[in-house]
This record gives sequence, C-alpha cells and structure tokens, in this order.
Amino acid sequence: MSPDPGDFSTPATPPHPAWLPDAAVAPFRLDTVCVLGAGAALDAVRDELTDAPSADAAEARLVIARTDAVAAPSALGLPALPDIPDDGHAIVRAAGRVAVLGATDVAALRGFYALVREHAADRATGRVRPEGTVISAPSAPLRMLDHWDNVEVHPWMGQVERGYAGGSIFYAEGRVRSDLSRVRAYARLLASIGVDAVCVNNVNVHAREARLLTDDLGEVARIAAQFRAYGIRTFLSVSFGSPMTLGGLATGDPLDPAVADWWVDAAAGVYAAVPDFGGFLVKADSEGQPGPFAYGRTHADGANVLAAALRPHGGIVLWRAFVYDHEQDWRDRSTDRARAAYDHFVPLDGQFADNVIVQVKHGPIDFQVREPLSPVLAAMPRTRLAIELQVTQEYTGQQRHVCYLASAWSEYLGFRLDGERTVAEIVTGDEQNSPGAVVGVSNVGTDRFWTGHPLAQANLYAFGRLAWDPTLTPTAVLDEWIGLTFAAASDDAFRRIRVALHAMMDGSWLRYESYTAPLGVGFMVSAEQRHYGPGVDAYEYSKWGTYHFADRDGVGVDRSVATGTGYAGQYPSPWRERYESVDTCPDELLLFFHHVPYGHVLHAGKTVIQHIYDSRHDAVEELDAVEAAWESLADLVGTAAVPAALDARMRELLCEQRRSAIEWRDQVRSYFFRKSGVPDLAGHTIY
Ligand code: GCW
Repeated sequence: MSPDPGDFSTPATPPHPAWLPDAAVAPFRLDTVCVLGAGAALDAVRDELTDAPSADAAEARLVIARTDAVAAPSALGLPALPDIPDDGHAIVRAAGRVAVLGATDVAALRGFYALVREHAADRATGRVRPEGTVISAPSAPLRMLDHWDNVEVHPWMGQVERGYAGGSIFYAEGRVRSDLSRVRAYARLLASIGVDAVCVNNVNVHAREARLLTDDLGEVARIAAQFRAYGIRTFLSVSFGSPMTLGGLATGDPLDPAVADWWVDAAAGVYAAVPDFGGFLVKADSEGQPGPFAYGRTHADGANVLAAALRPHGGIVLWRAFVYDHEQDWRDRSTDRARAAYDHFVPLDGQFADNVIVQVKHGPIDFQVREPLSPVLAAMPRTRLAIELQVTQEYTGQQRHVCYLASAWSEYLGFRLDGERTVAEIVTGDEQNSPGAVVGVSNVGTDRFWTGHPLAQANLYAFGRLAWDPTLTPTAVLDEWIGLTFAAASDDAFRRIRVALHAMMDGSWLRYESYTAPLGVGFMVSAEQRHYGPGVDAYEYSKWGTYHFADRDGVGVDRSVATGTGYAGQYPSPWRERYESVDTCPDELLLFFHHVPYGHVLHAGKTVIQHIYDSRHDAVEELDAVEAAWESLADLVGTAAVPAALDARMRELLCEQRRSAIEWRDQVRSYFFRKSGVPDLAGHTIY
C-alpha cells in the first residue's frame, strides 16, 4: 500500500544534502587553500575542504582564518585587517585572492559559508564580485529554532507536534538517538545560514520530556556536542511545574524560596553537563501548561525566578507571550483572543529581568496565513522581545503545498509597527528595546528531504537568512537557495530550474492565502485533519476563541474600539486609526478587524462576496502555471540536477496541492453562497 501524501516517516541515510550539496562547496577545493587558527568550527571548514591543495597563507588563493591566528596582515597580502564585529565576518577580495576572516572560529566558519552562498547566488544572477572588503554581522544576536519534538510518540500529536516531515531527528524509541549523525548534518546546515541556537524539545512539556532537565542531561549533552561544533547553543523547553513534578515540592510558586532554590539547583545541574547551555524556553499558563497564575503571580514573577537561576551561568529565559483563554464559551462575544497577549504582558513592561526575552508570535492569534502584526511588539520598550515565526507550515499547507514564507516574514520584519520603527529594529535592538531574538519553529524531521515538501527547505533556509539580515528580499534569498541547492546542474539546466522555481514560489504565499480563508478572517481549518484542509465552521462553536461570525448578512470580527472588542486600540498610531475604520483598513485584513455586509465594496473595487468567489477561482487557476513550471523540467529528471526521487516527491505533492486547493475553493465558495444567497456574478460552479 502506498503511503498517504504527506507521510514522510521513512528516514533515509544519507538524507538529501539540502542547500549544501557537494557541488556547492566543490569549486572551493580547486584552488590552493589555507585554514588558519584553532577551534572545532575551523575543523569543520577543514573537513569541507579536505581535498583542496593546501598552501601557506602567503601563497593560498583562499585563506579562511581567525584573526588572532593571522601573524601580520602582510602575510595575507593586506595592508591592514578589516575591523570586524565579534560575531561578524569579512570577505576580502584583493589581487585575485580571497580571505575570509572572523574573530572566532565560528565567525570564520559562517564567513566560509557566506562565500559559498555568494558563489551560488552569483551563478543565479550573473553578478561578478568586485575586489574589496564586505563585512557582514547578524542583525539579531539570537537566531533560534524551536523544535516541537517529543521524546516519546505522543498519543494524538505524534512525535513532532505540528511536524510534517516524519519523526524527530533527536529522539527514537523513547530516548535520545544513539546515532546523532543526522543532528550533525542539521547543525552544518544551520551554521551555514547563521542560526546560533536550537531548543530541542516541545514547548508542551509532557512528563517524559520534562525529565530531559534532570535524568537525561548526559543525553542532552550529546546533542549539544553536535551543535557546539557548529557554533550553536542548545536550549531546553521546561515545565513551570517542574519543582513539583520533578522535585516533589508541594508548590511551584515562583516567590517561594524552596522553589527558587530548586531552579538554582536545576540550572547548576544543566551547566555541569552542558557548560555552554543557552537557557530555558517556557510556555506557561497556555493551553494547559502550568504557570504562575495558579499562585496569583505574574508572568514576570514566573520568568524572573528562572532567570535568576540561569544568570550566574550566563543563561537566558525565552518566555512565550502566547497566553490566552483556551476554554472560552463561543457565546461570549466580549472576550477576544486577539487581545490576550497584550492584556497579559504589556502591563508588565519593565518588570522582566534583563536575561529574559519575551517571545511573541508574529500575529495576535496563531500563525494564520494572514494576521496583522502583534501590537505587543510595539508596546514593551523596556523589555527584550523576540518575534516567533512558524517555519513548520501548520496553517500554511503543512509542507504538502508550495508556500514560500520568506515573502510573509520579510513583510513582517519590515513593518513599521509604530509608524517609525520596523519590527526587525524592535526585536534586534534599537535605542528603546535591548536586543531580543528572531525565533522560528523548525520544519525538519527524519524525512529524506528533511522537510516533506522539498521546496519547504527554502523556508528553513530563508528563516536563517532573514534572521541574520531582515532587509534581504525574498527573491534574492530564493536565488541563493536555488543556486546552492541546484549547484550540480549544468548552466543551461540551472537557468531553467531558476525560472521554474521562481514561477512556482515567488507568489506562493499570496496564492495559498487566496484559496484558503479570505481577507484576514483566519482559522477556517479542519479540526479532524489537524488544521489541514478546509473546515469553515470547524472552530466556530468551539472553545478556542477563533470565530468568523458569518451569518446571512455578513462576516468578520468587529475589533474596532467604537463598536467592537477594542483590539484595534492596542496599536499605536497610525495603525490604530487605519485599522479602526472600515474605510482605511487594508483589504487583506478587513475581516480581521470588521464585520461587514457581503455587499461591502473593497478598495480593490469588488464586493466582499464577489472577492470570495473570484479569488478562489483565480488561485486554483494559477496552479496550472505552477504545475507547468515543474513539468518544463521533465527532460532533466534523472540527471544530477533533478534526481528521480525529487521529481517523484514533487509530482505527488503538486497533485495533492491541487486536490486540496479545489476542496478549499469549493467548500468556502459554497459555504458563503449558502449563507448569503448572493449569486456569483462570474457564474463559477457552486455546489
Ligand atoms: O499553533 C498552536 C498549535 C499547537 C502549539 C501552540 C503553541 C506547541 O496548534 O500545537 O503547541 O500553538 O504555539 O504553543
């Protein structure tokens, strides 16, 4: 029996090389090379270049060095070493030679991968790099991937919660895998995109996983060792209830001295096993996880007790702001889930310890394909903040649909949330906020392609690149990814692959939006199929606080200050006013902020109902071009450029995407016709 589309549970050894195939690195093994300096990360560079002819620094065409290992700039033929920030690198091209420099071994390693990336991107764009020095340093000091992996297979969430790429690369059979080579390969991929932190277990901390913090530290240390070699620090998700469940205390009250002591001991234990441990990630008082509310304490009290325990070791706490009432009565129109994070956290601004980062989902609800930016990000100037993005495609096609998320993320990061500062500036640190982080929920698993959909690898790649430099454009990032991933293709094949993939991916986020929930209303997802596929009313009478309020006259949630839940008032100007009024609210967010009649005319000129009818049709029609783009590469299948297994996976998933998109189109369109009785002026088939 063939598996369902999207069942990627069969691991493969070795896995697909993703964006670092041998062909991407091979050009750097042709010339004479010199790697200067000590450290595990420089050993990783030496591994990459094992077969290259070596020469000393004065002779080599390519030098990769820690600056403290360079005896004198003249040894590299340079008048002086460039001034490089500690966590950055320099690529110096002079007299036909290239020097990659960093203050640490890790910085030099990242510089080496930057060189590999430049080479690949130049192939895509035909650019020739001039001589000179290019310095690059990360925008966010912390660029972190969170794994929602469970040690044990959870009865209804599987091993990786919201994972669409098979099992966990960390755990098998109820414990840490004995063979961690896959983790090492992952660490290499992450280092190449500048990710510097990974949290290795689910934020929903079940009983078995809680014990990673105590019984399994030796095993956690093995994982950390894989990451360390690539400059990546390991974090754990911990349960706020640990002092009771693991420590046997009668309370978890953060202000109880015995509880504080328990955390001090727990932190000391972790650092004894993992000296460069990063810290804790915490989901508290959220969807059933324990938290400080049980003791009448605030989230600042909760976060600070953990922060105090980690402080002597240099560790930090990432404390999630995803706190809302998940036991809501759908009849209650006064409670608005969108308001919750702001209502809980903004009054605490200035109360969090300086080694706490409050981690905020990009939107106020839950990673929907279209949401406004969370107003919390503009409202806590005295708090370190992180934006949390969902690389795993829970609500964006579950790695069966093509959906290139860099388009969305770059919009979020560049959004001027208070009219002046971009979200990127706020989370990476500016004159108001101390530096925070850019965090993503990882999309990898044991699948042979890592991510289920092979094109979803581009999302992981883009996450790291945008966390490093939020000003990169999604198309430029895609060019890098294509250049690296398809490095083995001949020039002609490569040009065609590039055209095809841009046609498939550039507009894919907006296309996904167009056939799913309309105009920002969100959450019309199937409950039985775990948020995959349409379920227009699946959450309408539920306890989760995610409603669209469609009736015979109109649809949408009134979140205005004047007549609705007041959520629009959580924004600073100019967004507060823009969102408050139906006249100025952007079309794509209209139903997020307003309940309007079906005949309401959008700025784009159509009525809401006709937009609902048409946009689904148009988006499904576009899939013809998406499929044709892949089909245009058919003669390359079986060559190094497009291996047969890749083509087979692509075809299977493109087929599933079409099936699912048609289902979305027909259900959503029929639903709104049946509710409204308004005929479709374009005469599309309605069921
Ligand atoms: O998006 C929702 C998911 C849950 C997840 C939760 C969260 C880890 O459906 O599976 O739990 O958000 O972010 O905590």
